Amino acid sequence: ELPALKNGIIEMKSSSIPIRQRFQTIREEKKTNLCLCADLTSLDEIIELSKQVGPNICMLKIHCDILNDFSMEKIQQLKNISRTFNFLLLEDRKFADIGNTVQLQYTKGLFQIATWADLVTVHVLPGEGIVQALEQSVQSIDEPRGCLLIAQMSSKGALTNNEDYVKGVIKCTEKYSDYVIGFISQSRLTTDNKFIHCTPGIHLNNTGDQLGQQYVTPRQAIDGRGADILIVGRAITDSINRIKTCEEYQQEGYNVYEQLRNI
Ligand code: 5BU
Repeated sequence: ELPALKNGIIEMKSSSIPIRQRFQTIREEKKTNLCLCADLTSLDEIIELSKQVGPNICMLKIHCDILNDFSMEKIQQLKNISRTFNFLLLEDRKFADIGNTVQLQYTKGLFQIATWADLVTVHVLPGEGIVQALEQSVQSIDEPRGCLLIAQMSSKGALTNNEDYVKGVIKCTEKYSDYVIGFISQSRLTTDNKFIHCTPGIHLNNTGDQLGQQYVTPRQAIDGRGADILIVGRAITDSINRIKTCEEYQQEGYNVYEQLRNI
């Protein structure tokens, strides 16, 4: 099938555009740097919510292993919605095993993550072989796939927040920069703007939860910590009006981004 022509320019199907480029286009076109983290246990509910907030988000992050009603049909439906509304789908799998095991976890089992997730999260704790293995297992998939390396965590006392560890993660990101599109981090780790920094632990009203989560505001995350993407979960999903709250985080996040860009 030939790509469609729009204003004389070849318009690639969103599924064939590299993920980095897709994020940048989405941010400018939809004016959003918000990733909704839908930690709900029903995929039906996530599907409904994603239709409502699709225009407001650049990415949807899920944990497929907390879903009570996972099926390949339903995840395909979610994927179609992500294409319709043009947002990226991130499975926060936090792979952390030897190469052979992560290949199986990525491509097999109930979830077959590699068939639907644009992006996955990865711990580099086992060494760079984990990234090699994951990248190798999506070579036959004819859509762009990428990952985010977990450099720093938002939780209290995280053992990742150690200079040598973070240095190792940055090195790995640079070495595998086709497949690794950026970081999950709590600060800006490189001056190379091609790497996307995604920051979880965001809340406008709370400073933490009862289980060690630590929050900063969208402004602190973007201005102070150099986040490109805000990962926001319960601040939105636990709010009385999820759609309105989602719009608030979208606006706040994009305003701060624009202010900084115009300095
Ligand atoms: P919250 O409801 O906004 O606290 O959810 C944050 C989400 O981000 C949740 O799904 C976590 O698994 C995820 N997360 C995080 O909070 N902190 C981290 O350092 C990483 C992931 Br990595």
